[in-house]
Parts: sequence; C-alpha cells; structure tokens
Amino acid sequence: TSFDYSSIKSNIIAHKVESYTYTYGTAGFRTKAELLDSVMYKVGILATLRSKKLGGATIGVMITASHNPEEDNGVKLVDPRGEMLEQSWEGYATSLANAKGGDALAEVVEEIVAANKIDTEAPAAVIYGYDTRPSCAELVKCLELGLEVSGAKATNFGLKTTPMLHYLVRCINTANTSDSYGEPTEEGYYKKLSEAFKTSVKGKSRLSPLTVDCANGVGAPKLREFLRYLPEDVLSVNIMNDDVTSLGKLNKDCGADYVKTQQRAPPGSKIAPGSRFCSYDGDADRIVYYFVDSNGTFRLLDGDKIAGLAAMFIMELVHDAGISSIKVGVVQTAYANGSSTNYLTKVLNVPVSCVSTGVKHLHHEAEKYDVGVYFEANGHGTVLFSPEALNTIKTTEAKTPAQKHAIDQLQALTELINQTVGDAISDMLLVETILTNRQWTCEEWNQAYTDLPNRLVKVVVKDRHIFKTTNAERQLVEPVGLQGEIDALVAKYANGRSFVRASGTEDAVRVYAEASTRAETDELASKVAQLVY
Ligand code: NG1
Repeated sequence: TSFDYSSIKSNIIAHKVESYTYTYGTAGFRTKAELLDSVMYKVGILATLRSKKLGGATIGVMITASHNPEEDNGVKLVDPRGEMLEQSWEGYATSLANAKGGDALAEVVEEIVAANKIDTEAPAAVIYGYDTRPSCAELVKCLELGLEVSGAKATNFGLKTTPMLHYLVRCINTANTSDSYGEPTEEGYYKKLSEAFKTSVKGKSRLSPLTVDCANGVGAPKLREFLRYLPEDVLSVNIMNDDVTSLGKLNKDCGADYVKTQQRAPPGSKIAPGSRFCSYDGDADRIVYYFVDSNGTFRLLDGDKIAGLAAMFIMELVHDAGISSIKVGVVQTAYANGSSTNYLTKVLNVPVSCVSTGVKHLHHEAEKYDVGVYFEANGHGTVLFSPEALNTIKTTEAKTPAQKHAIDQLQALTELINQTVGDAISDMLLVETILTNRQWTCEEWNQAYTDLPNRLVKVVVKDRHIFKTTNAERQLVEPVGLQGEIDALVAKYANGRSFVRASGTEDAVRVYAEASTRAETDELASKVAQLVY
C-alpha cells in the first residue's frame, strides 16, 4: 500500500450534515455517532501522516466517547510515547475533518505534508482500539478505509479501555530499548500491573471487598479479565454495572461522571456503612471512590482526594527512602475543591500548580516535577515519574531495611501507575495499595480534609465562544465587565469562589461555585448562572 492522492480523493466519505463544524478539542472529536463516519476516514489519513512525520513510529487511534451517552462517539489520536496528540496537530485534525469534497481534502493533506516536510513514501504504522458502543463497528470501517488509502500498516487491537491503548502505543514504540515500557499486549498490561500490585501490598492484610461500578462499559470485561491475574486473597472485588450488551445502558445512571455530578451512588448499589465503592467511566480512564459514613451520609472521594492520598503516600516513601533530591508536585485545575488545595499547600507542604481544564494541560505541567501527581476533580489523572527520578529510585542503595522497603515500594509504584494517561484500573490499584499499606478505611482516608460544598451548573447560551478566560480559566476577560460582577457576588460569601468558562466538550458554559455552606453555595451558583444567561 502507498500514499495515493487520487484514492484519498475518490474514497472520501461525504458529510452527513453539510453545515456541521467539527473541532478537535480536549477530548479529540466527539459528537453524535452518526456524524462521525466522514471524520473517521480523515482521522485515518491524519494518523498515517503523523506516523510518517515521526519516522514510522506507531500512532494510536482510540474510538470512544468516554462518559458521554451511548449514542455519542468520538475519536482521539495517541502520540508515540502514549501521550495525547501534540497540540500543534489539533488544527490539522480540525481542518481535515471540515474539508468537504475530494479536492478540498487533497488540498488540506498537501498543506500538512508541505508544512511538515513529510515524505509521503515513508513508512507508517497505526494501531487502533474501541470501546463497547454499538456505533464502533461501523466507524472502525471508515477509519480502516482512511488508513488504507494513505498507506499505513494498520493493526486492529479490538475492544480496549482508552488507557490500555495508550499503554500499547508506548510499549510498541519503546520495544527493545533501555526505555522499554512493557510487553505490547493486553496480557502484558495485566501482568505488569498485577505483579506490581502484589509487590506493593506484600505482607499486609487484605482489605474488605471493593465494589466497582463499571458504567456498563469496557471496564467491566477488562477488569474481570485482569482479576484472573490477582488471587482473591490479594484483592477482593465485586463488579457491578457490567452489562455491555443491552442497548442504552452505557453510562446510564451509573459510572464516575454520574456519581461525581449527582454526588450519590448509582441506583441499585447496596452501599452501607463500612463498604468501599468506586466507579469507572465508559472507557475506564476515570475513577472516583465513595462510601457512606457511620451517619449514613454519602461521601465522595474524587480526583482531588485521590491526588491528596497519592501525594501524601509518595512524599512519605521518598522521605523514608532518603532520596531528598526527588521533589513531588501536584497539578490541579480550577475545579479542584478549595479545601484540597489548602490541604496540599498547608498540610502536605507540596507545591501545587493550577492549569486549564483538559488532561493534556495537566500532563504537561506534571512533567515539570520529579514526581508530578495530576488529577482533575472528576477523577481523571495519574502520577508521572521523570526519567531522572526513575533512575534515582532504581540506583539508590539502601542502608537500612526500612529504607530498602521504601525504595522497593517506590519502584513498584512506578510499575503500577500507568504513566501514559489516567487509568481507572491502575488508579484503583494505587488507591488500594495505599489503603492496604495504611490499613485504612475510606472514612480514615476522607479525614485528610473536608470538602467545601460545591456546585457545577451547565448554562446553555446563544454563543459560548464569547466567554474568554485567563489565569488558568479562573477569570473572564470577555464579555467585558462580567468578571467584576462575579467578583462582587463572590465577595458576599465566606470562603466563596466561583468562575465561569465555556465547555470544551459540550455546547454550554459551566459555572462553578463553592462556599461555606450548601445553601450559600447553591445561591452563589444560581446568581452567577443568572449573570451568564
Ligand atoms: P469541559 O466540557 O471542557 O468542561 C470536561 C471536563 C474536563 C475533562 C474534559 C474531557 C469538567 C468540569 N470538565 O471538559 O475535566 O475531563 O471533559 O473529557 O469535569
């Protein structure tokens, strides 16, 4: 197969809705599945071009719409080290997707080729995977056509969680190097994580069973498969919401997004004081934990709580290992609860950066630390170890048994944590490792700090693009004057904080508010929403 302009032109899949404009945003392309066939074809071409540009390195394509409803779908590209597509290429993705007709498409392709000095005859390798959505089968065919006309060596990895695909891309590109990330198979992923977990909890008593809500998505079969690698006496898990065959069930009244936004357990979950629950989202790249306390009150342990737990544990290990050169940092967004930021900066004394919403922003900022812990409040995040930190952990020689234990624990964490992207299975194992080592209940974990009451409201406006922000999205610069009005409202509330930004994934504006009490928080959120409307 080779790169063939005439075939690229003649095989183009027409746009279903002429007037629709596609944007490659923080989550790639995402919209109603029926609008995506033309986009998939072009993403195939884009992935090929990206691979050719990078000397034939393997590029990943994941078809999923994550926590969105079942009728939606989406697609995102994965760069060679398992990271999200480099930002400068997002514009190419958008231009390709909006090109109507063969000639327009060929023109955009030529522009990308020229701008990046791509040798169209260079080799290209692309792997792809997809979630459980019924629309995936059809969309995969469109992607395959795009890969074929552009001459990529394409490999279908089938049903995968998003983080598994990221893992596979990194493994393939680092195979047979000193930087090898693991065996490039699903089994390799299970083995790596399960072995690291066994090491991490060695000698500790197993905790009570954990119930995992898999959002009726791909996390269900994959978690079940993974558990075959972990004996029941090491980790005990009950799986719920694992129906991936009935139509309409994916993410419906369950999953991480439901639990985080509704601040309640999915209907039907038999949650009682003492039990420990977590929820994945539809492609298993997010996780939140929760429990009911002794008073029967629902308590959410979200991404902020996970970040706090992970930072606390890693800082102690680094200290016990006697490796003072390794500095830990945490990255959050404006949606992080004010109490969590306070806990991190005042109690843990760890540096915290705040960046714009979207995992790519957090990921890049986290790379600036020796160990960068990053989580969005909604449960999407991971921990990154810099190459120097990895090397230090590997080469430090212990002088005492306690120091050896800490170094071994750190080493196991570097294997346990999926360092390409947030991963519900891997993050779950991280939390379980920490709780097991501490012999903690969720209630004890939750004691680190008390969340300020908070409210997230979605406001549908005529044109969300008029809302322009600065300062990691915490302040509006346009519409002119609106920020002043928000500030005046916020000033009336103790511990008040509120900000407004346009969603990158939905046609709406989001209003966030927090304050000392539930009533004040709701009032502040609704008043700010009225300003926006
Ligand atoms: P938008 O729609 O831009 O707010 C949402 C989430 C992000 C991130 C992206 C990508 C909130 C408030 N926003 O972004 O954190 O996860 O989706 O999926 O949770």
